[in-house]
Amino acid sequence: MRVLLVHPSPLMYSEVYLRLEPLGLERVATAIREAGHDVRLLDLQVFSPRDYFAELESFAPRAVGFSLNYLANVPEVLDLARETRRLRPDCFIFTGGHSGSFIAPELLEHAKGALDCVVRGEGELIGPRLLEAIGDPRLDTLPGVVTTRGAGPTPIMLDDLDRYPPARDLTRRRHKYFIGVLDPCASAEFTRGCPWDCSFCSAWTFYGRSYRKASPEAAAEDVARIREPNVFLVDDVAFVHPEHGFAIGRELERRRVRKQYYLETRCDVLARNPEVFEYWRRLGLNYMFLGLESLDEEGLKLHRKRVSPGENFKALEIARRIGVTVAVNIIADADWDEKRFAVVREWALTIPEIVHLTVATPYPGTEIWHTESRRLTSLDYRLFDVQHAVLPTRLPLERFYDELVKTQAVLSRKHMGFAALRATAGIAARLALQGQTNFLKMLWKFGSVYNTKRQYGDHFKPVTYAMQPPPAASASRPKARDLFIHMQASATTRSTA
Ligand code: B12
Ligand code: SF4
Repeated sequence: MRVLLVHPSPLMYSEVYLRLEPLGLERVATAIREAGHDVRLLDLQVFSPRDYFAELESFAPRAVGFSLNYLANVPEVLDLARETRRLRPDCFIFTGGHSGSFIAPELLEHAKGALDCVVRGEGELIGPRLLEAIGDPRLDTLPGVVTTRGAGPTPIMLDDLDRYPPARDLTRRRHKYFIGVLDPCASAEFTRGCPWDCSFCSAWTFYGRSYRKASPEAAAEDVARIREPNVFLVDDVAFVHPEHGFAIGRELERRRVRKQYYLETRCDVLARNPEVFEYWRRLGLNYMFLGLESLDEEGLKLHRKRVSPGENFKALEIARRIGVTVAVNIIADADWDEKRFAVVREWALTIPEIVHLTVATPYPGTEIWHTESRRLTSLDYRLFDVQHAVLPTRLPLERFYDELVKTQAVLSRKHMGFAALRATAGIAARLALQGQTNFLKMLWKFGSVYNTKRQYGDHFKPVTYAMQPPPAASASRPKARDLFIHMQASATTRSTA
């Protein structure tokens, strides 16, 4: 069967700093291809909607699957599904991915028949079974499959992460994938899931707070197959188990693989196990993202980060000592006033790290979706991208964006401004000579993407699909199990937090 898998277009953040390959979709593609299907993958972060419709015409797929990891992509995917249904009424159309998993009935309602089903949870195991069941009225008895008629049982978790290495050969124009100076950049996955339980995050609820590891051999083999000189590790928290990080590293050394790496981890993991990060520094780890989230104890408690400001700052010192360039994230609350923004600006200018600012956003699937007592000010999916305020702001909304953009501009100038540009001019020139211009373009894009008028104006766009608001806020925390998409297979996968 001809199957077309589609990743939607980038959100604000990716328009400037990065664009990365759709690794989840590539893994699903492998599973489907192994079942004997003819699979194509189209990434609308790189291609245009026109390219999509041209592909629909020329490839004439029997099934089209959209990836819905991001809530903000919902309207785009619904529009594409509806147009696809109009053009190819017999095509089997479905979605899968992170965000879609938490709002399946809502998606089907919006789609008005354009979606045959929504797949909840991981796609590798269910993808081939779903295609096999096309036309069977009992489709909705499959695990994780939701149709307008009913929903199958809880999705099944992949027992072995080694089984479906990503089909990177299916992503075209791969030179478009980059993150900062790592241009071009591929992605890889060593572990899946997160054992912590931060209140604003759905990474742990999606995977039932489980944590799985690829075998060191398979992880290294996958990296060895990558053609790009740079690799972004998609793991939520890298090297929770340091021995796993060491084992992968040794396998890479054995294969003489030399790359530059970018990874994300927690401050306490870095502070507890600096050795594994030091070792990876020698292997080529150059960039690290740390979710600091808040500068004070109170904020960290609110986010249930289970880490103290002291640990956070210790981690920054360790990273500096190791010699890794660090980007940190701070979550801005809608309640912030000018003074709070100013404190963050001043602090950010005193440290050498790159500082990113995102806006606190209650997402379906997170605990704060249920406990946040402030009413959402918008039901427009497109604004749920952590760059817009969807809760009532203390400042008038336009003033809030003024402060947000001003702060982001100060932070951005710090690492993308003239001084930084001078430092990276050599890199930019070398990449340009190699035909890699993503990094260079990024340096000039900030002003056109982040600006008060655009962000404020986004609140007044007509809304075709309105989100279903959260249930009335409850004072007590929902039971973790009630938030889970997958259930843990056994207690052995859970650890650490
Ligand atoms: C790596 C990552 C990124 C990367 C790469 C994204 C990319 N191009 O794929 C970068 C750094 C670019 C990124 C950016 C952002 N991210 Co991000 N990201 C992740 C992260 C940590 C892992 C995703 C991943 O690659 N996992 C590994 C692969 C193998 O799994 P997967 O993609 O989920 O795919 C599996 C299933 O979902 C499913 N599946 C997926 N697609 C499909 C399609 C079909 C048809 C089927 C059947 C199944 C299926 O099967 C796959 C295999 O099992 C997740 C958290 C998480 N653990 O999921 C957050 C996460 C998805 N990101 C999040 C956010 C908020 C963002 C940003 C908006 C942040 C920002 N600062 O602005 C941006 C927006 C990016 C954009 N779209 O333009 C939120 C999503 C919130 C939401 N509900 O919308 C998450 C959940 C993190 C969180 N803290 O809650 N992100
Ligand atoms: S540690 Fe990171 S991935 Fe895990 S729950 Fe907290 S924010 Fe999410």
